[in-house]
Amino acid sequence: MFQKILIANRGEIACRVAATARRLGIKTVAVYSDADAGAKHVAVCDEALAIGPAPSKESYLRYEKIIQAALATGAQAIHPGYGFLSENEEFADSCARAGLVFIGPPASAIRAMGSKSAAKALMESADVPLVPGYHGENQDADFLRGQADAIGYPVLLKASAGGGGKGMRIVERSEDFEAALKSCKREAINSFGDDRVLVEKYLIRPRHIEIQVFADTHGNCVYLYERDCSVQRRHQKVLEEAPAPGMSETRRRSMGQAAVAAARAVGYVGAGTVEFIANQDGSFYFMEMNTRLQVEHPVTEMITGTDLVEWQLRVAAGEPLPLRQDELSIHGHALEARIYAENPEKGFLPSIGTVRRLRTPAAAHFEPGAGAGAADPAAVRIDSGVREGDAISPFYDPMIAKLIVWGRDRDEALARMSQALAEYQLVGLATNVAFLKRLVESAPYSRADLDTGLIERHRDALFPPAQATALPALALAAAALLDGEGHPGGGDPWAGTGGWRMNGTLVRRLAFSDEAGSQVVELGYQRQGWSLQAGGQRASVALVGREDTQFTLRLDDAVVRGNVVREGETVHVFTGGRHVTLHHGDPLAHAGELEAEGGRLTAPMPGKIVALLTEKGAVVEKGAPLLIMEAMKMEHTIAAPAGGTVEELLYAVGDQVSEGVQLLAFKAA
Ligand code: MV4
Repeated sequence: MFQKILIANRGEIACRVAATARRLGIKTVAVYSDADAGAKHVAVCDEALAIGPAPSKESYLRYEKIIQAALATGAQAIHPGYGFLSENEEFADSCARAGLVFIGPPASAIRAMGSKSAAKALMESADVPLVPGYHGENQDADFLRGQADAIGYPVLLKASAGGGGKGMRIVERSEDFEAALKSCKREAINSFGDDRVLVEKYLIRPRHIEIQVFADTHGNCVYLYERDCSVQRRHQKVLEEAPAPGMSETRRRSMGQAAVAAARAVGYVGAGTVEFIANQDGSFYFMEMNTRLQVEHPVTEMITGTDLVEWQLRVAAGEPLPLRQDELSIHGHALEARIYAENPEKGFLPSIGTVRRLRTPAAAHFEPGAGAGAADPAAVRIDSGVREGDAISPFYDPMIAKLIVWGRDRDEALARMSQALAEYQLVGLATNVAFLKRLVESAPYSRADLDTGLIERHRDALFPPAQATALPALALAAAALLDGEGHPGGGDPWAGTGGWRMNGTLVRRLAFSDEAGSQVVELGYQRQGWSLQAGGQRASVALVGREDTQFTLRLDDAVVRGNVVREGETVHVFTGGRHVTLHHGDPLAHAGELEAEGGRLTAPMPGKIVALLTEKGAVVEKGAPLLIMEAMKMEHTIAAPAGGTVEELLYAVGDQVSEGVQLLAFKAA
């Protein structure tokens, strides 16, 4: 086994790899960019070396620097994590040339799976099921249309060099084929510099089911069952689970064996994932193979009682796989939710900033769980590279944490996930925690009615209109504001005198605004506390206790508990599993401010202009898309804040813009 490894990554996966290395007594070397000098992954490794400026192209992707760092520190092997250099065959080759072990598959296997159409041809010869279609070299338009006619509509055109959903066209009828082919080829040449396409039968409401495989250098190859990753948003996974709901033992075995056949066909070694697209009837077809450890590997670890990073290290060190196929089994059910710094209400726009407060549900540090028949694994696991006080920068993926739960069955896991999300407290940036909670509690997800269109189809239920803040949260916010005032003499603030009198009674009036509008809370001093009035409701309220940010109130006969965190004029209330954000102050002054902000056409974050959808002098309606920016790997449409005229376009396609700059001159009508 290695004595020292270098981890060529950052964030949660670097921390995850370091945790296993530490458990096995292996020393770790971190590498970091200028933006990450104070990052958690640097803190959890034994040594760390700087490798360049913040942009990944100048740091985490600079493999000669990383190899130098490994040689300089005496590391024997490099773990690439996922993303960055994990599926870069040149990097794998360079490691070998430098006498370092690349903890991953052979470069030849990365190459074989890199091209979609070549991989499909290889899989066909290995008897791995493929979606009915044509993936050959003949690109003649009439020939391809003939293929589509033979397959039967609808068909899907895909760029051979594509991935992640780019360059795909659904064709419903033979008459539409030619136009769709042209448009698909145009996008393919622009995006990938290669206009070859393949034609496939288009599957309706498919599921994304992937198989974890593992191979060693002694000819052993096993599958560690499936993960269902159907719940995605624009080809980004949101929720993952293992095992896949509704999977029969027979189908599980045939998918597992197909995945092992796929791995064997490319001489695979190490951790890999074979992705299948599955019909609702259970038939499944090979999509692609990911030649790395995946983000969602923890759900597999939870149900199999394995530590897949330990397996990677053992295999890379030349040891045989720790378990044979007949020694593996499934124990319980695991779910993973990806917690992101993003704003679901604003089209999932990534949110940049500092995590001012972070409270997580009680979770075990990562320990590989025990297998079937032994003790249950931890109920909640959190893999994260972000701590309170850390910044989410525009340079890297905005994932804050992976929340992984285990239950004896899916329902138990679901209940735990819902509870764990309710206990998350994050302040400082927008997050998807509330969205995830609505998603896991939604009817289709609860009954495992899964397919890749779930989020889109249930958009209305997943994005309910903003509701006025309920009385308990208002009472907590009011309590915290009054309690925080500090009263001369240090007595009970609730008995304080900082108010005014109306008809002889002491009255305090607090103005709040939330997404639904503004609310005024009136507190009237009573002998035994206060009477609270807001939104036409009235209740008596008394402070029962306070511990740091946690307040306990009596609201009429009920006990209400919650955490209140102030961030300037913003008051965050965490109660009843919800996070309510209130602005405190003059509601009218605030409304003016928000309007002014919406009227400026500025870059919400640093990024690149990818499309201009308007021109100088154009008269547009409110909401008309004006330009598209790409930032943090996502596209953001900038829309007209009101009806008006585009007076000047200030940037061209391809321009890099920094946060806050004005993008165009616009005059509201
Ligand atoms: C498909 C498909 C339906 N029919 N192929 C999207 C990304 C790429 N890896 C494959 N994708 C799809 N291929 C056929 N023949 C539907 C999708 C698809 C999808 C697949 C997996 C996970 C999420 C998806 C979301 C939309 C579409």
